[in-house]
Amino acid sequence: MRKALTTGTVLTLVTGAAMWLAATAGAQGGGTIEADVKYNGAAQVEKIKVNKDTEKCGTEAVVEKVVVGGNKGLANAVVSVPGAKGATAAKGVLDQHGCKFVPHVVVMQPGELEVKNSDDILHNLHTYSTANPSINKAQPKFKKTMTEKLEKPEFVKVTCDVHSWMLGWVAVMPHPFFGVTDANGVAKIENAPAGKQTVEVWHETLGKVTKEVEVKPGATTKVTVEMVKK
Ligand SMILES: [Cu+2]
Repeated sequence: MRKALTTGTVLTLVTGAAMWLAATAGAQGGGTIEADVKYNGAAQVEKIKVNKDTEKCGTEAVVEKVVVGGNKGLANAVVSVPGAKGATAAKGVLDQHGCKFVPHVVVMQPGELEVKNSDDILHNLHTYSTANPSINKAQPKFKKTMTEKLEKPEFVKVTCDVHSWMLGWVAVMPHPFFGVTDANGVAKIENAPAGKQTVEVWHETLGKVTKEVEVKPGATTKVTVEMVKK
């Protein structure tokens, strides 16, 4: 019994040390990927008249399906390195503010999603997923935060049954190498593993595109990815 315990402890220590070494090596040997995501098509931003909860929601809702910024940069695209391994405790935080999901796209690792209600009105979180159980839960105004679980990697659509225009996405990633493009279509992934990597770009309306890159240790590798209309 005593021997078994000792062996187990040693194994745990060795595994722990190996993981620590791997993490340190990754931190030192990694590079930055700077993705420039472009879209040549037209923006799709719908404006909807609102006549409910207008004191919080305003009188016009803007549904951002395809947001194109300066220099044809595509916003709200998730850039990731699907083949890379690693884990952090990055939990997702999604706010409901002004009857909008903020941010429009949340990226997290499998685990907890913190859902906030900053509006002082009733919202209803409704997710559409296949790998994870779907969530359909009222969040009354007094409930400022709910903690939900998304354990499986997947792109999850989020809506609110009280405010039909509310639309957001949660990307659950099995590794920590991800970013979301800003208003200019740019996303950065720090500390990506060096070597040949496949970069994947996902957009809620335009789908997925992949591109090969060579990540150099301690340097920034730029990659331009063009999304096409489906
Ligand atoms: Cu709502």
